[in-house]
Amino acid sequence: MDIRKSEQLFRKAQKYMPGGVNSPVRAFKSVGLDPLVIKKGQGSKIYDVNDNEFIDYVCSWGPLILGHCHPEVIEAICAAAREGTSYGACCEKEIELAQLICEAFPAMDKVRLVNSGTEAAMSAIRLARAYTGRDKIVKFEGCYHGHADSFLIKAGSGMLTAGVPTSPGVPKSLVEQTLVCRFNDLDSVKKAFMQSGPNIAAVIVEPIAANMGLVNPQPGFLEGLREITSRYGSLLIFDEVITGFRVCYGGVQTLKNIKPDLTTLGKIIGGGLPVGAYGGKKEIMNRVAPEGDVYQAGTLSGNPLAMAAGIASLQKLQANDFYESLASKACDLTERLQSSFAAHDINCAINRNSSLFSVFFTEQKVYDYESVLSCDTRKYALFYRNLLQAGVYFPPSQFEVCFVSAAHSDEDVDNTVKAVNKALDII
Ligand code: HOZ
Repeated sequence: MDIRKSEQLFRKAQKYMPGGVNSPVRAFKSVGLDPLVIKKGQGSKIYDVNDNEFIDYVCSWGPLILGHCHPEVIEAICAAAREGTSYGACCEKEIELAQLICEAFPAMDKVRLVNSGTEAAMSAIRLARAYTGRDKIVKFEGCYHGHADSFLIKAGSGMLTAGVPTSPGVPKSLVEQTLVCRFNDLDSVKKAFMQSGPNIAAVIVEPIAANMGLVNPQPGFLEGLREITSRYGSLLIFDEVITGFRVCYGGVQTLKNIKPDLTTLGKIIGGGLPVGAYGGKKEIMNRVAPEGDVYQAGTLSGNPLAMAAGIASLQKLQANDFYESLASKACDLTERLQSSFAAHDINCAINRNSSLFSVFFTEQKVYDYESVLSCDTRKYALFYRNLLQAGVYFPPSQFEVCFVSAAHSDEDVDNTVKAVNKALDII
């Protein structure tokens, strides 16, 4: 595989951008390569600047559930662009997207559109703090809610001791306000509430964890969170930035019939353009300015281009059997990958939920952050490099998830299985 042009461009990128990238995982550091520089995407494929073709399972980290350059999404963006890219004023399309979202999520009476998942999560906890008059939040080890200060915190030496920031620059006073519990461990949540219940504004959780690889919630975990938060008068926030409109039209909360107080969204609702959203019960959302006193604003929020891409995408997702057929494709793929690993006598745990999956290089079952950490990341890196050579683009980190899109064909699945076999042959 010729990657000379990518290498040249990456050298130039490093001169002008920290690490040569605009988001760290793209630097390919954990798989020991320099990043590919991508020239275009089409359907299920991406192409780098050297015209190498790859079957893409990153899909822009989730937004591209219809694949790259879906004709109706592109047409909607072009038509919107001809009318102006941003007005910094109300437009009809933002109302249309807000309506689609609220109709899809029974727990969302009202929604505020923003520009990224980070912005949505950051705004949601400000609102939760204002609404409850409390300062502390609970998050889970291995869950990711964007890069606002309050979320860049991991558990300290023992659960319920003070957390530790995962980045310099996070004020100590904020670290004290974030309690870190174990995903899929209700006891750790009960302990946090026994210790600090009356001060906890909200519990925020990815209802299917998709930022430590894919980790499914165990039966009763999400229901337990709903029960505990209600008992203590804290808010439950579902971060469905990845799962909303991914696992079904209406997110995990619809599948599980659980009503969180607030929900954050992003990715798919922007059809590949930058969008985020937070929403929930009327009485909480009415605290957001200008109706209420909780300030939050954005120049590009609700811009017509992103709205058009989001609306066009959501309309396609309403087709009969859309989610069933996507999930069955991903199921076929992961079952065949499981057989390939078994045939090569290589231990792995494959977690899947609808069209999301992860291949973990471990002999353990993966159900929380600790089991995620049992993975052999060096083996993943080797597998990754072999797979890339064989024409398949997986996430360049063991701790991210693979996304299957509607554009992936049966032939893509066959070719992926062949490529995986080839990659495993030389591990
Ligand atoms: N937040 C993404 C990983 N979960 C990475 C985004 C990107 O690099 O584009």
